[in-house]
Amino acid sequence: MVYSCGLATSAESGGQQRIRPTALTGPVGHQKFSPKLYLTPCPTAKKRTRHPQGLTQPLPLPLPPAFVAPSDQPAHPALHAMKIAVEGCMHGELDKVYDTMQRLEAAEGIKIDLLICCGDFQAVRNESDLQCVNVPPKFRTMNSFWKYYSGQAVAPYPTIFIGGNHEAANYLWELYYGGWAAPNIYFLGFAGVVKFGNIRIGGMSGIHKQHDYYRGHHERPPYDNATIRSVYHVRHYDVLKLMHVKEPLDIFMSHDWPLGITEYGNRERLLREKPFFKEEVNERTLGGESAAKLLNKLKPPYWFSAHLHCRFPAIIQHGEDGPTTKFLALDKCLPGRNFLQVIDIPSNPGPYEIQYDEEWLAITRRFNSAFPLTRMPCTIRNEELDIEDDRQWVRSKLNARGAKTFDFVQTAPPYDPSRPVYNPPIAVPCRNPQTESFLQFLELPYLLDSSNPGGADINVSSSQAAPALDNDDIELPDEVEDDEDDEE
Ligand SMILES: [Mn+2]
Repeated sequence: MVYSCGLATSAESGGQQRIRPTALTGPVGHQKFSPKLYLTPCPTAKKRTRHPQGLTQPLPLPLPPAFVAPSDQPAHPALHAMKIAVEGCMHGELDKVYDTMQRLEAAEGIKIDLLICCGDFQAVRNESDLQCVNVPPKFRTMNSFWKYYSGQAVAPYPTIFIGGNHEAANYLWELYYGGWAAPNIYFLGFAGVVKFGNIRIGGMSGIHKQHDYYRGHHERPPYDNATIRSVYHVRHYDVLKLMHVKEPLDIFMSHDWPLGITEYGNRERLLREKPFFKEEVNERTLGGESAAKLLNKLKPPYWFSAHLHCRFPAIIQHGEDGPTTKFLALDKCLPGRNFLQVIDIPSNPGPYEIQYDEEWLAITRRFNSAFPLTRMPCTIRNEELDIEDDRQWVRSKLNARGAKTFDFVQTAPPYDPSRPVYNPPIAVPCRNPQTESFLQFLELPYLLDSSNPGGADINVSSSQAAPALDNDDIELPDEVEDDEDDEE
């Protein structure tokens, strides 16, 4: 399939290519998606000039000229379009992001169907959770997730998020396989794929650090200074599960950018905005290796990331006649920053619901016995596993029960602003009933509080030599920068 990114040239913009809300161009060859993009400044943004409607201000989108379609392309035939808002890092600012979306809807006369967030969500329920977030103590603030967790507020849009490097790690671990973090707010899991209507969304939580890549998920609350940082490092096991996804994904999310992605967009512009990326960009070390591997394998039409707190679009052509991925990194929610973008994806008409994905459940079932849960480096051979039997099994289970996700359950007391706790109890492992129901459904054992060295009935070898530790074993500066950046 050949995808082409449609981009209309605005006559008023002096020949400069700009995306307009109406910049919908049609297919070149077979095209499933017609991108329609909105750019939104934060509602509190002061600096940016606004057009009469108030909210959307087109910005230049630097794309390689080869991917700019002629502006006289016929519009895609009228299909129902699902509108998905994509957000960079949330940092617990749910109130602000939802408010921006509602203002955008009013200004544009549109209805947004879904919010997806690329990590640093900070699903902090109470003071104990806050102790599990890797941020300097002075930046440990409750923000607004707890309102949605407690029921004081209700998420006005279905929301799907992945984890980043600033998370209530204890809470996300309860929901390792994915689940409702709050009503209408779904965590995709450490790795996961779900369906929303007929749109298939995949994602991977965390950031890549080579020195932890082959370890098991050994971190359990309460965390020490080491595990509070390593808990969000991407593991080979989860990447391998995602590498087994064969059916096309529509959207994929990773918190860190795929390594080398800067070569597919406007590097100069990026470096003008973030000059301190120069060395990493030139040495091709900016971004995560796991995300790059997955991008090469999964080749989704859309890939979204966050983490580096700036907007960066890119287009990746996979081989000469291969499909194209439109990549977009977004900022965090601050005034005047590009933290939100709305895309249109032709789809079945709603109402939509987040549902389990058959292929992903089969992969989960196939891999669960090999779930590495110790610090021991564990190499699972890269060879492809046949999941067809699991697929059949899952299909019959889904046919019998339906693909509806298990319901949200509160597992910790929500923060109470009228009675703040100054010495919160230390977070301890908790079995989330959603995870228990999910595992019972798949007839799998609960392993999240155990130390499974790796099962024997799958191609696992924990006796293989671990990759030697290298310079990467020293914490790299990007986390420090990221922490510093959070001071804003
Ligand atoms: Mn981050």
